[in-house]
Amino acid sequence: MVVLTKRELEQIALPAVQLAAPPLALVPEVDLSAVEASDAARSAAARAVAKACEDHGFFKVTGHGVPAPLLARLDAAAAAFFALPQRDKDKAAAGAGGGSPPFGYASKRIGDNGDLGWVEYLLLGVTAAGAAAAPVALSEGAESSCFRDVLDEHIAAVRRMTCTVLELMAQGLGLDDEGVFSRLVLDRDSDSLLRVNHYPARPEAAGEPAEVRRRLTGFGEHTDPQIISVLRSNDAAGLEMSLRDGTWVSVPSDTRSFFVNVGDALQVLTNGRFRSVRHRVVVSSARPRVSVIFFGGPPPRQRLAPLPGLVDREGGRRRYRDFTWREYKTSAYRTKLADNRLCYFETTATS
Ligand code: GA4
Repeated sequence: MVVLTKRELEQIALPAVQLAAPPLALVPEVDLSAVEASDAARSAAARAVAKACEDHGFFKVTGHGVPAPLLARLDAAAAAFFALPQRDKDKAAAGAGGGSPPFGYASKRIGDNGDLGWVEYLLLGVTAAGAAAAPVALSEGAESSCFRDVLDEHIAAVRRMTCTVLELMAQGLGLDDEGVFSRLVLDRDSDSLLRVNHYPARPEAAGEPAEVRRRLTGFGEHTDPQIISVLRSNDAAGLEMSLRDGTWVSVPSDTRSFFVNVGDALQVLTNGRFRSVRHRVVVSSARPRVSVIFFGGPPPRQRLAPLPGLVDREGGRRRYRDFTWREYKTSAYRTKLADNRLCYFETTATS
């Protein structure tokens, strides 16, 4: 269970000026069910995907083909895992039977630089075959190995859908090579991750004013470093997105859909045309929120640079210098969660 001291509670509650709940987001929707059936439907979906990535950096996917019974099993298995006694969850922590930091089970701590959240989570690497590189503890015992199996099935299905979305992005950008993004995620060395978050219901017992307890930061504002993030949650809301003008909007939960957001690496590859969106999770629900996110990342050795075709369209203006994903990740893990990580890689940056 996530237990906060008074100091920690102060650190992760939103400041008073932000306490009002933000307005609901009008989330662009893309239906994937017809993309294989006709070229016209595929082009329409590709245009919608590209527009959503340019305007907002996020959208919702329906008709995704991930079976509803699999999602129900995932919900049940994740809830059962987080309901385990603390000592059992700790066995899945990095260092305790497999995995190395930052992988495994953790609570409150986000990254290495002192960020805290009202959250406990499992962070897992994804293997070349598209399965969870889980700590040993998740492979032992009947209950945990069943969790592991359902995670593997989920990863396989979501990775497939993610690649369809990445191909639509390339098509929507008018690129000749539609596999230019999906290949990076399918590469046998792809640095992809799966994160399972459990945001406990807001703590009623803490002796804090109700407004503070209602606006605890589950996961502070940040952009995702990878190419693409594909999220699904249970029916407890909490995800908030920052629009281009800086206002925050709250994303209504939808258990039947997936939410896609652009990550920093894709902002670079598209020379800033697609927007890596700042987002956060704010716990205001009396029910726990569970979210499962697939982060599609490139191989560590992969050079990231704006695609030449997209640079040409901007009159040759190149917004980011070349760097490898390994370099970017090393730099990102030195930052605090809310920092702007891309500014060190802009062509105007002095480094
Ligand atoms: C955000 C996206 C993923 O959850 C994550 C996070 C990672 C972590 O929790 O350890 C980071 C964060 C995320 C952004 C920058 C660094 C790394 C914490 C942090 C301060 C697993 C990821 O890859 O980047």
